[in-house]
Amino acid sequence: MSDSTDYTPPKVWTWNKPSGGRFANINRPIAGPTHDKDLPVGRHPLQLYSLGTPNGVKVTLMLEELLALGHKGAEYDAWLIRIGEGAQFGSGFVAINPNSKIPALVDRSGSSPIRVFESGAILMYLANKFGAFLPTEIGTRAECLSWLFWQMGSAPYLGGGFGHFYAYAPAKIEYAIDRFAMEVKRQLDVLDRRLAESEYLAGRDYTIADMAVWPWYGGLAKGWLYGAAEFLQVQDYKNVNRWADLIGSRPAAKRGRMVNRVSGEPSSQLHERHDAGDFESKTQDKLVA
Ligand SMILES: N[C@@H](CCC(=O)N[C@@H](CS)C(=O)NCC(=O)O)C(=O)O
Repeated sequence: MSDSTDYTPPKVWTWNKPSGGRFANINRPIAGPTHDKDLPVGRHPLQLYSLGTPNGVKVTLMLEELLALGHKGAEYDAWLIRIGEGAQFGSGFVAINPNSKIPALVDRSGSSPIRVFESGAILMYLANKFGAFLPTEIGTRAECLSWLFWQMGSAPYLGGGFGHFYAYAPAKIEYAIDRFAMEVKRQLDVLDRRLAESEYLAGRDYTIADMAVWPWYGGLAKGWLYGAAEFLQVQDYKNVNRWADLIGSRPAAKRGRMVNRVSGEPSSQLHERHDAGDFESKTQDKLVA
């Protein structure tokens, strides 16, 4: 690979060399399955196939909140999809998400299974199904959906842009890190100004907009992402920090963060969740012991 200053793109791009970087082994320029593999199915109405990354956590935050509200139909099996090992390219997974990315959900409560992919679509599906965490008043609903879609459009600059070049790329390229650090700090400021005037993103209530934004920008503010807290001076975004702590203290958020998590303290990792009791008995510290 040439370095960042001496590369002239050829007329036609070809896939003839590994790109380097942390995810080089799973990146491909083609879609579709690489191998045959059926997905497991558990006993609950909702089957989640995911990993405890910020995109995956959005959905488990929602499911745990729904269960805390007493929605029995939100009982779920959470199966672990190890994206570093290419599990998102198995035929069963591709059948429920042709985009080969976690999270993906199958609702098996009706006469035929319904697949839902894209975390924002999953949050909206669950909010509509259970009538919860999506305001019904037209103005507040518009505010909620605006922040939900803001997250969908903004987080790729944080993850695929800043996070990739700051933490994962094979070389530290000043131009790329500068460009995305600038954008991420601007995004943090957007959130900080909104959260100066409103308790939650859509207003007075906790909604799917907060559930989508918190794992990314709350995580960044709390220093959980990319080891970049000092570099981005995240403590300066006081309102984002206030909101991140508020959500982080919710029991359902604490549980949601543990599901399908494969790093951090063993007691915080619940690789798969098939029962509410698993949070007590199936975390990695208990399984290894
Ligand atoms: N826009 C998608 C993004 C999902 C996404 O990027 N998932 C990542 C993990 S956080 C993934 O599965 N990556 C595997 C791959 O790219 O092969 C969503 O919100 O659901």
